[in-house]
Amino acid sequence: MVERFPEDFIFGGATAAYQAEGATRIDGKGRVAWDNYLKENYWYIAEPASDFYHQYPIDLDLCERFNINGIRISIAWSRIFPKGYGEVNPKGVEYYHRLFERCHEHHVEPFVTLHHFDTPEALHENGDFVNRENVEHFVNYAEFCFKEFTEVNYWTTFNEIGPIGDGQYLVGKFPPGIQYDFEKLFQFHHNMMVAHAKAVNLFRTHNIKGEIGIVHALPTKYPLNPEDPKDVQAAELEDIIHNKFILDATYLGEYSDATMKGVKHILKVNGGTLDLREEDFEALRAAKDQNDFLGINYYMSDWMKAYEGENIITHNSKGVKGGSRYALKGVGEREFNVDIPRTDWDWIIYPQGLYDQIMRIKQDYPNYNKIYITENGLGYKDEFDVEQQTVHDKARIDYIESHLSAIQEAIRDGAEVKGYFLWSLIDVFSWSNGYEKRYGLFYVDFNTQQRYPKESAYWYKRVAEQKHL
Ligand code: BGP
Repeated sequence: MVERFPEDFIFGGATAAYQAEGATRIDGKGRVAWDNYLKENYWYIAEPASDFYHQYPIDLDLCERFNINGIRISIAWSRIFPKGYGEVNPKGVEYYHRLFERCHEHHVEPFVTLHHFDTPEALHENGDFVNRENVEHFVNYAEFCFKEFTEVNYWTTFNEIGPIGDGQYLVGKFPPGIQYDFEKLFQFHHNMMVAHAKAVNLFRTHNIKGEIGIVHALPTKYPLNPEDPKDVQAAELEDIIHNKFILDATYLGEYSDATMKGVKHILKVNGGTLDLREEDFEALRAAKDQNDFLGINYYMSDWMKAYEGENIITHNSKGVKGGSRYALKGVGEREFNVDIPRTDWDWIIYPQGLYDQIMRIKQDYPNYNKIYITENGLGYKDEFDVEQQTVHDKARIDYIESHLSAIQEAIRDGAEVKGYFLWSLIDVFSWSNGYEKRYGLFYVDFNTQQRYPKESAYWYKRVAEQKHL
C-alpha cells in the first residue's frame, strides 16, 4: 500500500534573511554583527548571497511551479529597526509587505521567523541576549511586526536558540567568537527563552490572529556504548546543552530537576553561575501551553563518549571529512568515526534520529500541539552540469526521502507532524562554511543569480503533487 501524507501536509522550502537576501547596505538596513565578522574571519561575505531581496518574485514563481506550498522566511530585524529599537525604517516595512503579498499570490504560505541569527549590531555589541535589556527590545520588535504584518498567519519567534549559543559561546565560530563559556551559553539560552515566552504572551493578550511557535534545532544524542554509564551520562549532558534545557523552558515553564542537575554539574566543572529569576519563570509558565506549534530543525545525530580532558573544539569549516573535534570537559566527546554515513562536514546522517526526536517530544512534552519539520537537508559540494543545466544530486534525494520516510513512521505512530520545509529552497551561503556548502533545490549561480532546478527539485515536485514517496 502506498502511504500518503495528510492532505493538508505542507511541502515547503526554507530560507533566512541574512543568508538569502544580500542587499545588506541598501534601503536603510542597519548593520548586524555578521557584517564585520565575516569580513574579518572568513573568506566570503553576505553579498551577493542569493539576492533574494530582488529575486524573490522569481523564487516564488518557482515554488508555485514545483508544488512548493510553504516557505520559511525571516524578517531582518535591522531592516525594520536599523538600531534594533527606536525609529522604524519604512522601506524595510514596505519590502516585507511586498514579499508576503507575493507569497500569497503564488499560494505559498509564508512561515515568518522574527530572528534568524541576526541581532542588530548595536544590540549584539551590547551583549546580545546575555544582556537582559535586549529581551525587551526583542519583544517590542515582535509586537511591531505582529500588528503591522496582519497578512502573516504563522509566526516563529526564534530560529535555533541552541546553535546560536553554541556558535557564539562554545565553538566561537559565530560573532563574538567566544569559546567554552558555559555561563554565557546557558544565560543566553535562558534569556532568549524568556524573550520567546514574553512575545507569545503578548501575542495572546493582544489577540493577534494566526499561530505562533518556536524553531529548535534538535540533534539526537546517543551513547557510543549504551552499556557504559559514563557514555550514557555524556549523551545526557549533551542533550541538556543542546535540547533539553530549551525544551523544558518551552513546554514545562521551568527546568526539571534532572536538567538542573546536569547544568550545575557542567558549571561546576567549567565555572559560572546563572541569574534565573522568579519573574522569568512566571513568563515561561504563562507561555508553556500557548505554543501552537514546534518547529524542529533536524540534520544529524551524535554519538557521545565520556571525556574529562580540557575543552577542545575544532570546527570543520571547509568540509574536509574527519576535520572535526568536539570535546567538552566533564561533558563528553563526539565520536564522528561511527559506522554510519556522514557529510564532508562530519554531520552524521541518521533519519532514525529524527523519528526518535519526534517521539521524544510526543512523550516528554505532550503539550507540543503539532510539529513542523522546519529544516532538514543535505549540505553538499554540488557540481553543476553545464550541458544539462542541472545538478545530479541523487545523494540529496536519498537524504530527503529517508527523512520523509522517518516522518511518515512518526505520523503512523501518532505524532502530529504537519509539514516539512527543506533547507534550503534555493542555494544560500552557509554561516560558517561559505558558498561552497549548498543545500538548495534550485542551484544558484552566484555570479549571474540565475536559478536552475536540480534533480531533487523535480523529485520533490512529484512527491508534493502525489503526496507520497
Ligand atoms: C541551521 C540554520 C540555517 C542553516 C542550516 C545549515 O542551523 O538555521 O540557517 O545554515 O542550519 O547549516 P550550515 O549552513 O552550517 O550547514
